[in-house]
Amino acid sequence: MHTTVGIIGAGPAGLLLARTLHRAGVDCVVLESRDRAHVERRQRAGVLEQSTVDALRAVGAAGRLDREGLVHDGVELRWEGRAHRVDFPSLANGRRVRVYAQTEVVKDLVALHLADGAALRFGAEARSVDGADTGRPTIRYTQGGRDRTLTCDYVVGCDGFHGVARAAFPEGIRRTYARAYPYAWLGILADVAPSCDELVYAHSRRGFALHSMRSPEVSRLYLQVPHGTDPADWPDERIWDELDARFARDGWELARGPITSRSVLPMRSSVTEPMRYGRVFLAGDAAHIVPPTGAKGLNLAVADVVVLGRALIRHRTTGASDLLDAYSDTCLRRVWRAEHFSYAMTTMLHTDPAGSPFDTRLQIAQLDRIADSPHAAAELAVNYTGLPLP
Ligand code: RFL
Ligand code: PHB
Repeated sequence: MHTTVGIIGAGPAGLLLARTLHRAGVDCVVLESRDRAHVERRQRAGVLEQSTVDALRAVGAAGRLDREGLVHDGVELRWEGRAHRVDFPSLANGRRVRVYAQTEVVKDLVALHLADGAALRFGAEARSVDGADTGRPTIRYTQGGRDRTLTCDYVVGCDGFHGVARAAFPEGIRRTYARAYPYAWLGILADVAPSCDELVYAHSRRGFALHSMRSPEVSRLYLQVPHGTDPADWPDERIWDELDARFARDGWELARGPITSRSVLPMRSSVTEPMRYGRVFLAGDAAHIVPPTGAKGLNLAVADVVVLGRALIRHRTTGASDLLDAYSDTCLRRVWRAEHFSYAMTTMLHTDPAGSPFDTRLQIAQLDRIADSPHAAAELAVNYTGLPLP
């Protein structure tokens, strides 16, 4: 089998790239190790930047998002009994965000792609990518218990943090910058109307908490927990009591409801450079991850494939390789901005178990600064709502 662009992974990055190429008449095949139900059910991101919404609209994948996505004009910060709302449109040039679950983005893209009869193979696990520096990179994969090969003009690794595409870059070429954080998140979904209209990010001496949502009927909440936390040690009542304590604010009450899912997620930052070697490209979590406090991961993945889709189509139609050659540098500039923002949000809001009272006072000084200075608040708003695409 041969294709022009072989894409590994049917997360948001792989699916959006495939959609973009397919619409432009560029032949591509997506290989996804998991089955469709698994990919569509994985609970993850919830906040879409304006440029992410625009990118989905551009490939005709925003019909349901435009009807059901919740438009958010700000977030609330809470600390030390104080609360401050950061207003996006007034601080970030009219920009706002959408709350629409990643599961729904993935469902919408899968449905469109399959309806077009485009090549999207579930249960196809890539084992390796060979020949990155030749004219014919090859993906070796297994499907239905059989070993198979897909030769390509280009390979794009959209296979997430644990993917195999990164290994196609020789050790001497690839450089990874990483940071682990000394805590994790316990995330829950609950069948209860959100207790707020906008997201609430709470700093507390007991640890960080975040109130997000999926719909007017479903709440999504997160608690900072120690590494190695077993979700089974957190029965419903313990979770709600802890959320109550961390969000505590006069006159505010957190509504409780049945918890339908709970899981623990690690907090990491990592960037692999460059994002291209020969004819193999990395996009999304395969190249970089951020701790979720800044809501940037999905948006970065989308930005990468917007840049890459444009470059591949230009190369295909005009023969020009300038955009492909610039891909890694173009993306990394945005990636490092988002890495810094995610790190800053994370360390401003979480309690470091090895931290000192001095560290806590610095966090409070920064939160006070955001409340007192429109310049500091604008810096948060501009980063949160996202930079325009290059
Ligand atoms: P994905 O979504 O991980 O998709 C990778 C796909 O590749 C498949 N795969 C393979 N397929 C074939 N062969 C192999 N060898 C393969 N190895 C892997 C996998 O099965 C999978 O289908 O990566 P992608 O497309 O780059 O998308 C990235 C986003 O998923 C991620 O950055 C976000 O979810 C991060 N994130 C958030 N981002 C935001 O922008 N806003 C948010 O509010 C937000 N909240 C979050 C988040 C991530 C979270 N978790 C679970 C880490 C909240 C959470 C809790
Ligand atoms: C979510 O809704 O899952 C969510 C929202 C904001 C974040 C992280 C996750 O910063």
